[in-house]
Amino acid sequence: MGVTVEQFDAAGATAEDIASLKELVYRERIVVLKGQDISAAEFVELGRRFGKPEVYYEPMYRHPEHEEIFVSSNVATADGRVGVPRTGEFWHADYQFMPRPFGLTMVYPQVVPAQERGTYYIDMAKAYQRLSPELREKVDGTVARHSARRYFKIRPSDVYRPIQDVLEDIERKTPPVSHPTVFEHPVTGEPVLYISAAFTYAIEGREDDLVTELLTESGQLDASFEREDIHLQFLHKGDLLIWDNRALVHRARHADTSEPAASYRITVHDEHPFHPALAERPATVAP
Ligand code: 7UC
Ligand code: FE
Repeated sequence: MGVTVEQFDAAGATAEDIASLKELVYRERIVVLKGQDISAAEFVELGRRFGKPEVYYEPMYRHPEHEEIFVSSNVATADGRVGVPRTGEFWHADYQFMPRPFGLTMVYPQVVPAQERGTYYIDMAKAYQRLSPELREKVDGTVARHSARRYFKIRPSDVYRPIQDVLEDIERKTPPVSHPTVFEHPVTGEPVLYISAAFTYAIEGREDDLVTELLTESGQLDASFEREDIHLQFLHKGDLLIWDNRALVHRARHADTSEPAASYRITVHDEHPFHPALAERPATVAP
């Protein structure tokens, strides 16, 4: 899965270059731009060329100077912590628990540990194709429920707060959302099985174990990560990844050591509705 692009020049890229890169992301799911050396501000500029950046709803993740950048980092700086350590270490699609998720995720690692850091991916359009006809029939036309509640990170400001108050915050800020369990990818036309182990908790009107059955079939409950349909993308200094947040679920693979690691992420709404049923739902960019 995925393709590598050499010698991409972010500053000199034409509109046609960006359009063809996007096409490549939709067809190949992951594009790795090699040898990139750009600043945080330039990364934001590049993100804007791909679409409308979404600012992460929880402020503790935001880059202090560029709110569009989500920082994953275990590196403490002189003026305290920047970002959140060990993000995304569970199968998920970004913003699946929100009313209007975004189509593209861009990740630009800043500090890459020697013990190789990477991300696992599963193509959920392919996962749908692998389902038995019986299972497909069971899920087609259904609606799935998603919530951030099981993977919400306790914030520094939550220390000493009653857990019930924190849980109520989560339900208020990110109430459960519904999305079609299977939707047609707006660019490729493929049906995508849009569920994840982290965020999907039910399929409306179906018995509870249907979610588990679908997650098992897709490979998201496999603990070995050795299935053929699980792709491991290693991250190297200078890599800038762009992936299709509709078709893929992903899971960060953090080093077990306390070696420094830091990564920037920008997420953007492209020009297509996230899924066809959202063609009318308005954008909720920047809280
Ligand atoms: O800290 C994290 O792992 C963030 C995660 C709960 N959300 C990523 C997203 O965009 O959905
Ligand atoms: Fe993620």
